[in-house]
Amino acid sequence: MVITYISTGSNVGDRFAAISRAREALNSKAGIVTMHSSVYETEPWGFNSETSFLNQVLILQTSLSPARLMNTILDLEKEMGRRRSHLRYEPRVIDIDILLYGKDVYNTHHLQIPHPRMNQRKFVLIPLAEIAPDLVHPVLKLKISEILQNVEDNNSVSLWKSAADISLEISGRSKTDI
Ligand code: PH2
Ligand code: MG
Ligand code: MG
Repeated sequence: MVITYISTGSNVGDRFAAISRAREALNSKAGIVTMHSSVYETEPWGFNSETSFLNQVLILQTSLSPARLMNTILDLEKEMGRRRSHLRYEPRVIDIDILLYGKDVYNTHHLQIPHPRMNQRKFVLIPLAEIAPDLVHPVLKLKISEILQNVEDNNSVSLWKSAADISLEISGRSKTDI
């Protein structure tokens, strides 16, 4: 099993339902989600859009290879209604990105790990630092908390729902399922 860090985001439709469904689907199709951050409402980074995002970071323990994990994620995004166009950034019902895969570094045409822009984005660093502040970035050799302290990103990121409240919702639901 490898410990991976995954970022989820949505800025179209029921944003919380989308990132919640992504979390559940990763937990059933890709491994075990062992931790989740709070959910943050975040200003679009790198493009203009009327609607802000909800973003969350997950710890996923997986036995899938990076390529298989990526394919599972792409299938899931498609299943959830993601349509890709020629635009680099655009509103999306769901986006699931692999931030880190253990300490591994991959640079293929299709897949770059660590995510090449994670260190520039508060919408990734703030939820990631919440669950793994002392984690060391395998290329930059800095802790996530240190990268966050130095990031130049003026887009707003504010707490939308706490990790504890989300845990309560998850356990409340599984009780009524029994
Ligand atoms: N994803 C992007 C580009 N910009 N901005 C925010 N706030 N949240 C995102 O998830 C996001 C973004 C590319 O995937
Ligand atoms: Mg992305
Ligand atoms: Mg993506």
